[in-house]
Amino acid sequence: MSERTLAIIKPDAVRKQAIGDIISRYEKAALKPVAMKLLHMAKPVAEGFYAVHKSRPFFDSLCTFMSSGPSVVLVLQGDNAIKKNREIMGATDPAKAEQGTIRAAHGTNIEFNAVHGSDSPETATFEIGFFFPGMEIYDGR
Ligand code: IDP
Ligand code: MG
Repeated sequence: MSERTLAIIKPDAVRKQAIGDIISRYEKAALKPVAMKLLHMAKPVAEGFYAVHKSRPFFDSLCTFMSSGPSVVLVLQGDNAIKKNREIMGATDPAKAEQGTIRAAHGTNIEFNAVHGSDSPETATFEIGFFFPGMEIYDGR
C-alpha cells in the first residue's frame, strides 16, 4: 500500500555534506520525495515537533541539536514507506544500526543520528502536517 512518511536529514548530516547520499538512498529504496525543503528550525519549532518526547531527559538537548543548523525536511511516498524508511535508517543508536543503513553510515551517537523517520501512520500524519500544507505536496502519480 502506498503511503507517506516524514523524513528529516538532521543538522549533523547536513553539516557533514551527506544530503545527496541520503536522498540517493531514499530513491534507491523506492521512497520518492513528494515534498522537500531546507530550513533552520527555531528551538520552539523543534520543541513542537518533538512534543511527544517532552518528558524525556534528553528533550532539551535534542531540541538544541535540532535547532543548531539547517535540516532538510521531506515527505517520502512509496509502498510501506513508514516501515521501509525505518529499515533503511537503522537503529536509533548508530552503534547498534545494521551495516548499510543511513545511521550506520552517517550517525555519530544516539543523539546525533543523522535522520528522523515517522514511526506510525498517526505520527506520519501529524509530522507531515507540521511542516507541509497539502498544497506543497506533489500528488501526480
Ligand atoms: P527515533 O528517531 O529512532 O524514532 P526516538 O526514540 O523517537 O528515536 O528519539 C527521538 C530522537 O531523540 C532520536 O532520533 C535521537 O536524536 C534523540 N534521542 C533518543 N534517545 C536518546 C538518548 O538516550 N539520548 C540522547 N538523545 C536521544
Ligand atoms: Mg521517533
